[in-house]
Amino acid sequence: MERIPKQKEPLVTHIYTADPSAHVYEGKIYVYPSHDTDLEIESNDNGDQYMMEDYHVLSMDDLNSPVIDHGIALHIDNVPWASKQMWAPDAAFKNNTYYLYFPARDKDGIFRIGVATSNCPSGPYNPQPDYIKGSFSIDPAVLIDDDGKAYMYFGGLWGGQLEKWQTGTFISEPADIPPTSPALGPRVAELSDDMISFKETPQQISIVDENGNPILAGDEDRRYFEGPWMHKHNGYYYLSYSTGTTHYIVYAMSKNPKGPFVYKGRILEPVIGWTTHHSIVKFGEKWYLFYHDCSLSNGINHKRCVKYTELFYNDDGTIQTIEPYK
Ligand code: FUB
Repeated sequence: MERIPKQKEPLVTHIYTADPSAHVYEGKIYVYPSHDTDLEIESNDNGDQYMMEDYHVLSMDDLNSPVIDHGIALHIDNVPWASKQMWAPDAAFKNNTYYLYFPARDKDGIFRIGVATSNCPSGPYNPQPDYIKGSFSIDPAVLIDDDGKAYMYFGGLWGGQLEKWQTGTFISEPADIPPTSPALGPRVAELSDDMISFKETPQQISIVDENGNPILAGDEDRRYFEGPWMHKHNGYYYLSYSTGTTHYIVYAMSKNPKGPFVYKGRILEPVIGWTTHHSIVKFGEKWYLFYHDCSLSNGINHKRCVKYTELFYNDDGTIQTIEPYK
C-alpha cells in the first residue's frame, strides 16, 4: 500500500529532497523540491556538497493522499547554459503555462537563474536556451500578485554568491560587510508578461526592525541569508527566509511587495542539518509550511527530506512559531 506521510514526516523516502516550493495547481498540491544526490561529499561553506543534477516534481491530491513522484522534470544535461548545482527551484502558472525557475552555475561558475516551461505542472519542462538576462545568485521565489503582476525574489549569501553582487557586477573577492552595517537584503525584480525575462533591474529589499532601523549584518538571528518566500495574507505581504548561520526561518511584513519589510519573528526553529528552507501555501481553508531537514540521512547536510506541517496565524496577523520535533 502506498504510504501517506503524516505531518513532520518525510514526504518521500526513496530519494533525498530539499528546498520545497509548494503550490496548488488544478486542485492538487504540487511540490517543487531540489533533488539531493546520494554522493559522499564533504560539507564546506561554499556549498560544494550540493551537487544536484535534476528536478523531480511531487504531487498529492490532498494531505491524506499518497505522494506521487512524477520522475525527472528537468535535467541539467538539457540546460545549455548550466554547468552544475541545480539548487532550490520554484514554479509559477500564467499565460496557460507552467514555469519552473531554477538556479545553477553557468559555464563560468557564476550562479544564474533559468526558466523552463511546460503545459503540465509535473513537467517535463523545456528550458530556455539562456539564463534570465540580469539574473544572479540563487533561490528564486515567484509571487503572482492579485493584480497579475509577477515578482521574483532571490539571493543567497556564501555559496549563493549574493555578497559578490553588491556593486551590480560580479566581484569574486568582495570586502567583508562590517557587522554594524545594514545586512544585504534579498533582491526583487518584476517579471515581464512573458514570464521569462525581467521587466526591470533587480533591486535590493530593505528589512527593518520595529523602529524602522535596518537589520544589521551582525544580527545573525534576524538578518537575511537565503531561501526567500513571499505569500499574502489579509492584505499583507510576508517575506520569509532563512537566517543561515543561526538556522531559523523568520519573517517580515509589508503592505508593499517590494518593502520595506518589518521583521516580525520566527516561523521555524532549527532543524537537523545546516540548511533550512521552506514555503508557505494555503490549501482549502488551512495554511501549511513545507520545509526540510536531514533526519532521513541521520544528519548528512546534503541528504535532506521534505516535510510539511500546519501553520497558524494569530489574530494580529503574526505567525505562531513551529517547533519541528514537538
Ligand atoms: O539546496 C541548495 C541550497 O541549500 C539552497 O539553494 C539553499 O536555500 C539551501 O537550502
